Amino acid sequence: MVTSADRVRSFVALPCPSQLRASIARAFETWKVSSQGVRWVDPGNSHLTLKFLGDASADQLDRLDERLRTIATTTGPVEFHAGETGAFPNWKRPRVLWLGLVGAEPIVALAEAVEAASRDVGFEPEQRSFSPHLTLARVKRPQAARGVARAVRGWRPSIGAELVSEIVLYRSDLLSDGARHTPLARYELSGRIE
Ligand code: 2AM
Repeated sequence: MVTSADRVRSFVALPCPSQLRASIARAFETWKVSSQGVRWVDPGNSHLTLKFLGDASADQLDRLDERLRTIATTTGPVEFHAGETGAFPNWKRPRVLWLGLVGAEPIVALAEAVEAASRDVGFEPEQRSFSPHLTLARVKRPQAARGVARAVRGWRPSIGAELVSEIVLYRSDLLSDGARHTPLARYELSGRIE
């Protein structure tokens, strides 16, 4: 999967389903007219992070690969139903603008399984509690971003639930114009839908 001896910045995520991706892309077109002080996430790259792994060795990723296969064969496709927008740490001084989910319990359970598997193969445990979200934008200049934050707050995509039927192990490269995410492996969620 990763053959060099280098360590690879990586994470495990659910890719954003297609209708929601399109809805986010349309909203961006409106928001981008007045966007200042933020960096939008490329909708083509949009994902829900289940576990951020950090710098990983090829050996660690191989061991995790085996565990992710097991999780995927015992987990069914998960429902992705967009909810409201939010801000980390808060709307007053937002650093990250995101979209939350409705009825995310199966995704929370999946994230817990991925977290446990990652810990078992030697990755650092996550200190923060899991908060399922799709990052829409990262705020670079909070003062300048006030107008954007007002537009994003209260937006809700007008589409129903969609199923996501794979988890993806991504490599993440930090480039001068933002992060580039490249799938290293895909795992089909082929278990039964609960
Ligand atoms: P996000 O899910 O809120 O967008 C790759 O960097 C992905 O892993 C990003 O999507 C990012 O945030 C997520 N991530 C989670 N914890 C991270 C951390 N400590 N450092 C960098 N990225 C992290």
